[in-house]
Amino acid sequence: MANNERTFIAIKPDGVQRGLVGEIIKRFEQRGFRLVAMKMVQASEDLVKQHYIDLKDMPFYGGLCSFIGSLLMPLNTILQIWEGLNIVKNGRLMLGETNPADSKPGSIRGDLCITLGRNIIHGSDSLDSAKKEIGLWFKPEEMVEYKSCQHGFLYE
Ligand code: DAT
Ligand code: MG
Repeated sequence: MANNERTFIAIKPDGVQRGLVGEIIKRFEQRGFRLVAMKMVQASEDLVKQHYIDLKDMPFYGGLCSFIGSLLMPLNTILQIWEGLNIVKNGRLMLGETNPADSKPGSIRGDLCITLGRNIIHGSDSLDSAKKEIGLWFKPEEMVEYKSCQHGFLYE
């Protein structure tokens, strides 16, 4: 099994405004995942629309894209790439369910937010979407190469 699997995590404007950036990063760090890249952006609506293109026919698509795409007011999103064993699946488990109301305590959404439209975080839902989303939001030179000194104590 590959422990260099990567996923795309975004702390949405509601998570940033609510001061939850540190708490969310802490959970991925403490689990043992490796931070590969991170930046703060005012996401353009075009990119957000592309990111959520699979949802384009849903009634909430416009509202979702205009909130994250900073149309209502200038808002920031924190974009990250995390790496580790089964991180796509494990990342989704750490996030909880799409609707915070259905998310178990202990998960990010189950602990830190209340409503569907303000669920504070995005995480890729498959290896395929992780690859697409990383390519959409990051340039290759933004991924810094380094070896984590924890590696041998996380993996046999
Ligand atoms: P997830 O973010 O868990 O991958 P998704 O990809 O189905 O969920 O939807 C993307 C985001 O859209 C989700 O995080 C919050 C918003 N959303 C989803 N379903 C919604 C709904 N029924 N009403 C309002 N917003 C919704
Ligand atoms: Mg999704």
